Amino acid sequence: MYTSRRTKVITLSIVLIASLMALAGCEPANGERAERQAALEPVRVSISAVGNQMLFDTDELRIPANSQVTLVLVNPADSPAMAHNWVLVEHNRTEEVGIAGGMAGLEREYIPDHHAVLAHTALAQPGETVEVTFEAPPAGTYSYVCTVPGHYASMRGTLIVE
Ligand SMILES: [Cu+2]
Repeated sequence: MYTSRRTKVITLSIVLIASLMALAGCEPANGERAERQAALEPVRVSISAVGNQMLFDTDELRIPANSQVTLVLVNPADSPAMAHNWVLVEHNRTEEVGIAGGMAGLEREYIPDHHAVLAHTALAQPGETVEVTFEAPPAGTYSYVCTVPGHYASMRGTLIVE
């Protein structure tokens, strides 16, 4: 008898907690997020590595604020050693993120667990194209870099959100 009653109380508590969570705004928060994302302008930008070199074909990208950016990275290399990625970082943090990326290793696709990393693609093997979609950060100046070991010194550029 006691056990049965206790079970009922626990069940009621779970229902109550679920109701409170709904009231606390878990669902409206998701709704707001979806609404905000729907309001973002979709923008597609493309960048390519240059042949078998440790170079991007542009050292500056511009994107509008309040946009949902899809960054496409083309790797036209045919040398098996020339994998690349594209990592968006806080301005002028390319060197420390590049070094940390090298230490993160291939199993993590050279993406370090670093607070200055804002977005990144997967690793593009030679001949591959990869892309990443992210919400544009606030207007300002940012940097991008390839974090494959040794590449950060020459594969970098500036991303301007305007
Ligand atoms: Cu690279």
